Amino acid sequence: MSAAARRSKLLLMGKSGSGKTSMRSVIFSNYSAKDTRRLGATIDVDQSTVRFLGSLVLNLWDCGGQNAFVDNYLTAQQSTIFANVAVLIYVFDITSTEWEADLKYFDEILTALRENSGDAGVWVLINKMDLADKEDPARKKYEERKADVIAVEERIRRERKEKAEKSGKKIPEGEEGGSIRCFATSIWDESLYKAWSSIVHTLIPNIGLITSHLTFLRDLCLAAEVVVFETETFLVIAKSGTPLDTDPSELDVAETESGIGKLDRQRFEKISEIVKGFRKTCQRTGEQWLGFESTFDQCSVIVEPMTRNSFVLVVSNDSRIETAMLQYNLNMARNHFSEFSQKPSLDRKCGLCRGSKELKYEAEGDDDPSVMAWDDCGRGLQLLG
Ligand SMILES: Nc1nc2c(ncn2[C@@H]2O[C@H](COP(=O)(O)OP(=O)(O)O)[C@@H](O)[C@H]2O)c(=O)[nH]1
Ligand SMILES: [Mg+2]
Repeated sequence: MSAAARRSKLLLMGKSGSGKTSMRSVIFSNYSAKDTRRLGATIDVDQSTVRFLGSLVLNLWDCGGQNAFVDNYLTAQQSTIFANVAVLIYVFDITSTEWEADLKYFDEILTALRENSGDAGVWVLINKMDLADKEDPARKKYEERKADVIAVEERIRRERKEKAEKSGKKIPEGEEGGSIRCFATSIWDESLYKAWSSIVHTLIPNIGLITSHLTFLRDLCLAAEVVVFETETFLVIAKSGTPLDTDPSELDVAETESGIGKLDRQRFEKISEIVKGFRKTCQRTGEQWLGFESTFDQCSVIVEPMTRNSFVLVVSNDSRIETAMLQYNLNMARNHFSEFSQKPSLDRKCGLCRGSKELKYEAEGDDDPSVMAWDDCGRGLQLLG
């Protein structure tokens, strides 16, 4: 592994049977939801490493949820497990009949996490929603559980602060333990991709910069939307315009004009699921899936490899734009994009990079006012220009 590889420790915890290993297998190991029925119980901690987007390495600790193990995590193994955690993903089972006990475990684990990794992000996934939705389509139970979880987190944060104040210490900035994010999930639908994309999205370095380049590419192609997916998992990494999960009432001007707000809000997750399913079928028949290209009445779409570890989706709803043009502009952008995901530094900054505070290192093109975004794709600009 290169010295530049970033390691991010992700803890996957929650009671036995809540679906931790199933999720991990569907997202990272190409299992279908049905395949997960044959998974055995996880004994103790199952560690796996996932290389995600070149230099980002996710170190996933799937912690078996049987009582004896959990007690061990909280005592003898506490500092091994909870030190240097980037993210805790805590999985609850919505069908569990022991909510009080489940919540108590969560309480103990979050307390241990905060003592050892004050700045870790926390995601709570309330899983198996497919089983609850039939009886409770309004999701009242989910809302109640979510409120309980948030109350636990708030209490822990308050108590930590009070304890620190009493002993005359101050909790370092950034380690106060921010709010937690809660998702309703099921391994049987795209909700799982939504939650995991949200997690992984926050771990990607230079995300603001990737977004501004995607927005530039979108505008250059007169496209409606440009989205980047990670190749193996097909999780969404970033999109053009406003951040993932922006409310349709807060879209940027280009998004509003192209009617993005009227599209299905789960569209990216559905694409992830479809592509992964289709790729599996291809594997069975000995074919390789390389990409997708199509022109419909009012819209052109391409899904193409972007960098070594990512695919890009470009959607244009301007009938004058042909897919070959989208591909052409993409080719021009590709080299510069691959620098973000594969190199620890850039050889050359383009006009967009120059204006960004995210890039701390110096690179060629820093003080040249004539450098356009992005410099080496001038021909693409001219063609559309
Ligand atoms: N209906 C349904 N079953 C699930 C879901 N997630 C996991 N399961 C099932 O729950 C069982 C236990 O899952 P497993 O991943 O081993 O749980 P773990 O102990 O938390 O690792 C398996 O039979 C899975 O197929 C879900 O979202 N919906
Ligand atoms: Mg397991």
